[in-house]
Amino acid sequence: NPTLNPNVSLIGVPMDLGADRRGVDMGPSAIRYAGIEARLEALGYVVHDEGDIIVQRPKQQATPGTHLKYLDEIARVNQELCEAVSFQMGKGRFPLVIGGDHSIAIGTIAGVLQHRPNTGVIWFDAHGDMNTADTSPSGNIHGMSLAVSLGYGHERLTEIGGIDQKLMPENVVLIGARALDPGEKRFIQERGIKVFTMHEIDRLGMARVMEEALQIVTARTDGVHLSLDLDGLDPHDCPGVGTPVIGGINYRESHLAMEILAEAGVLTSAEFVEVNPILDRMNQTARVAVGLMGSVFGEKLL
Ligand code: HAR
Ligand code: MN
Ligand code: MN
Ligand code: MN
Repeated sequence: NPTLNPNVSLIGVPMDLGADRRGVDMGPSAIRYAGIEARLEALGYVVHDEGDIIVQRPKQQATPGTHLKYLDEIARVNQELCEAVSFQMGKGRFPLVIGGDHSIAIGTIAGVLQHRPNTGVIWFDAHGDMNTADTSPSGNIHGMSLAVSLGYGHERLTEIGGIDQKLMPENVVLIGARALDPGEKRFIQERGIKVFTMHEIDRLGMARVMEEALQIVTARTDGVHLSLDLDGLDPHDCPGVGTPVIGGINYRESHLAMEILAEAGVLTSAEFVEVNPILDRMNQTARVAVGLMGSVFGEKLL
């Protein structure tokens, strides 16, 4: 029996512009081939595949006057994604967004906030994704999406869903961080954002980390969103990601995290991002992603 909202709207976003065109645009296909729909239907969910949001391929990577690559198209796609997520939630459905690079969290979260303005977020990632154009070493917008969702960054991005409709820093938790840029460390410290780096995961264990994370994201909120970047896992288990970082969350720890999240029964939306089939082995990373979706939607080992 479904432990979460039984009506799931699957939305694909074949975006790789936020990662500087590295092949994550094939992620939604890879995840569909790995059997997401059958996996959730076996658990009793009704999956409505809403198809993909169309992403154009601009000739120009530079956006004049900014340090933000492909800003125009990324802003346009995220606006459309915001509307799609909001529309599906308006129908009472659980939005499950599959990427695509992590810049799509901007649109997903903006759409979620239209219906649940005090949403809490669990952000699984090797990275912080809290750069702005000023601190970004790359100009890649997938390294900026959490900052934007908190209200910081280029106006073309923060205005999506409304500048006054943003996440509160005390309702956000990062899990798995191990590659934070200097500007991101300052951003985290200045705003008091709770981060469970790999150090805390090693020390406390994933079960305790998840229990503490759940307390934070449920205390003052009206919903919980999971934003899971597959590069949060160790590259040994997930080789098919654009920016792998060694020393990550292992396969079982990641499932345990999803299982604890499922038991809590609090999840109201989710996205799985950064699957890169070009760098993968036999679609392994997409298959791991679908397994994690199974666990977070309530699949049991026994
Ligand atoms: N922090 C680096 C930057 O801003 C790398 C960010 C990247 N990669 C991701 N996001 N996959 O989680 O460019
Ligand atoms: Mn990310
Ligand atoms: Mn990442
Ligand atoms: Mn599983």
